[in-house]
Amino acid sequence: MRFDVVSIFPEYLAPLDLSLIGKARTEGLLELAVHDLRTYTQDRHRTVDDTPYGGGAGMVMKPEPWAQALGDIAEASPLAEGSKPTLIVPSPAGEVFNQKLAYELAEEDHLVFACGRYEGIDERVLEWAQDAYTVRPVSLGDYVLNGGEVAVLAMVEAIGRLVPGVVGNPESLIEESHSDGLLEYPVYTKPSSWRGREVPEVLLSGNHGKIAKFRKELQLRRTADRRPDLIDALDVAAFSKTDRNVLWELGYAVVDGKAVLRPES
Ligand code: 6GU
Repeated sequence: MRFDVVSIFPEYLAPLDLSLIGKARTEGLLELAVHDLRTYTQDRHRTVDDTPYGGGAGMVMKPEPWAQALGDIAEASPLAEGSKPTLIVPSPAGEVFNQKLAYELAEEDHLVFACGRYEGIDERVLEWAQDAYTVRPVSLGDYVLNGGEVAVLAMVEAIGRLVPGVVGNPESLIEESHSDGLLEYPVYTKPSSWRGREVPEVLLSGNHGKIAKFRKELQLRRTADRRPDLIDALDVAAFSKTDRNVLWELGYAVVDGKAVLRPES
């Protein structure tokens, strides 16, 4: 998997040299290059922004440096002729990034990230780029960052760790938050008694069937409490009787394979 990141603050991406992603790069599992947008400018001041047509606050990123950078990167793409790299444009106006999208993007062989600053990139760049790229504006969620760099750190880590071999124990990818549409169950380690607080007894029992049932119940309770929107999205048709009973206790009925709040609850 190859990543290219274009930014006016390439130093912002330095954390990608560290930890799991840094190690995967050293091992050749991931290739990652960071490009300074200013090296693609032509003027003495290396200008990357200008005032918005139509007025309004802030500045807009000029199209030509972006075309130069994205043109070069597409030209150097390792992909076979006829297949396009994906261009991810971090933006609070994009589709929301989630684990499903991370899995989808982890299947790609070449991802390019265009980090905008200011009020964003001239819209014509996104149209123009469609000749050479599959263009996807992507948001981390409903809040505003100053630029795409922090979002790219998050996305590269979320996607990169799904590439086979990057995470040492692939089992840890199976039992984590969002992998089954639910939040992860709480975890505990030694000592079993700590400052007057006990680890739930079933976890010490060695009864793996009971433990699995206990954990699934906590996943459902925690998800209903913190993220009811995830309960709404569940495909409950395949749920066991036990899980349906937990949902019922939490105030949900199962209607047409969906969990719906019972009116009387
Ligand atoms: Cl991807 N970019 C920016 N600038 N702000 C955001 C975001 C992305 N996601 C949430 N807020």
